[in-house]
Amino acid sequence: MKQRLLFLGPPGAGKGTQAQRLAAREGLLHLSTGDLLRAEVQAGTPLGQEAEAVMASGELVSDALVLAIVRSRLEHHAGGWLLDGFPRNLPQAEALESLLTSLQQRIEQVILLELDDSVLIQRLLARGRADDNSEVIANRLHVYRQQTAPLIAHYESQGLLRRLDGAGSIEVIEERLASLLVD
Ligand code: B4P
Repeated sequence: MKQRLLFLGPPGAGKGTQAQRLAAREGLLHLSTGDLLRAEVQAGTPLGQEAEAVMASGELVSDALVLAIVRSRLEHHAGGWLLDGFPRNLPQAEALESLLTSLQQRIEQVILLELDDSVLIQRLLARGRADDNSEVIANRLHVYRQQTAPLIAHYESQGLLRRLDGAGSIEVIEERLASLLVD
């Protein structure tokens, strides 16, 4: 199986859920920039204080900040990894590519989780995290379309992108993902 993976998709598509399961099963490092940022907020670090209001509005935290977090985790990790929620825009994707070149590593596959907006919104409202209310969800979807969706063409042109239908139960999607990764 591929050992260096990236999960892409709109908020609520199941990236975090599937990434966690796959990483545990395959012994990969699961790097969720959302989780790492929330941990910084929780701990009240200067980085967390900077990120908190940005996350609450559904906008993206600064590239420099997110990149510093990812670099510090990948620099000392020689094994496989699964990046979940990063990169979120083209500058982050380019910064990741230079970081990986310097580490003599490369992305082996990008999984795009696809799901209708109506289902995404239902899932997020049901979860009810601080940034899971109608207004902020609408902004997160807007930010996804404007800034993150261009990454689909970026990775498609590199022949790295595989599409995964995100509709159905967690177990059904997990099976779909497993069969996609053995191809
Ligand atoms: P993230 O934490 O990445 O959150 P997300 O995009 O909303 O996806 P998430 O992983 O939580 O959703 P999932 O589909 O797993 O980002 C939050 C914020 O952090 C961003 O808005 C931004 O401010 C900041 N941020 C993060 N990364 C950044 C970066 N690189 N650059 C700048 N800013 C960054 O799960 C959603 C819900 O659906 C869950 O409750 C789950 O249990 C449920 N679910 C999943 N699969 C399901 C299924 N099959 N059926 C039913 N429910 C399901």
